[in-house]
Amino acid sequence: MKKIIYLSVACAAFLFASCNSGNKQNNSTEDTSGAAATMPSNSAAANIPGLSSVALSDTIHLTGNDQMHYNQTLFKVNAGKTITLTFKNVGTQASMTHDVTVLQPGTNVDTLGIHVALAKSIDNLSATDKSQIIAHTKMTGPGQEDSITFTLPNPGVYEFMCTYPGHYASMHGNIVAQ
Ligand SMILES: [Cu+2]
Repeated sequence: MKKIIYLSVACAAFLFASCNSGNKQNNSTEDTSGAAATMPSNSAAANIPGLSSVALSDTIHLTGNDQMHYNQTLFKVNAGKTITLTFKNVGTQASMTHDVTVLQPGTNVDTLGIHVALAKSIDNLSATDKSQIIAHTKMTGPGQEDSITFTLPNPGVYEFMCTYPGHYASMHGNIVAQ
């Protein structure tokens, strides 16, 4: 009789232990994903190749061409300072218009690109999509240029893209504020 009691106690203890360890595993998994989701966006800058060789400047000069490319795709600026961005469309094809749209950190460029293609223009985007846009130049035709000023309040990686429908796939880059 005693043996049976010992066995059932041992069994209960085993069940409790295995159940407990199961909970611990679940908790640690949640902790890891939570930490990844709340990772500060400025740590993303560490993963950008070539950043150390980019000069720090609060003045950005960009051009875009008929091949749907920007001349430069990585810039380094001071967080909290006024940034001046000048963009020139150096193409010659009348149908090839471009802009530069600067986005909040963490914006999904693919999603916004698709929404812009459907909406035809950033003016027609939803309020949610518009809230992801910090600043943008006007849509420029061949030979035209536009200049804008804006501030990137916090250190982090701010993506920029051309919002002409379909262009974002080859026309996007990063502004790293530090
Ligand atoms: Cu474009």
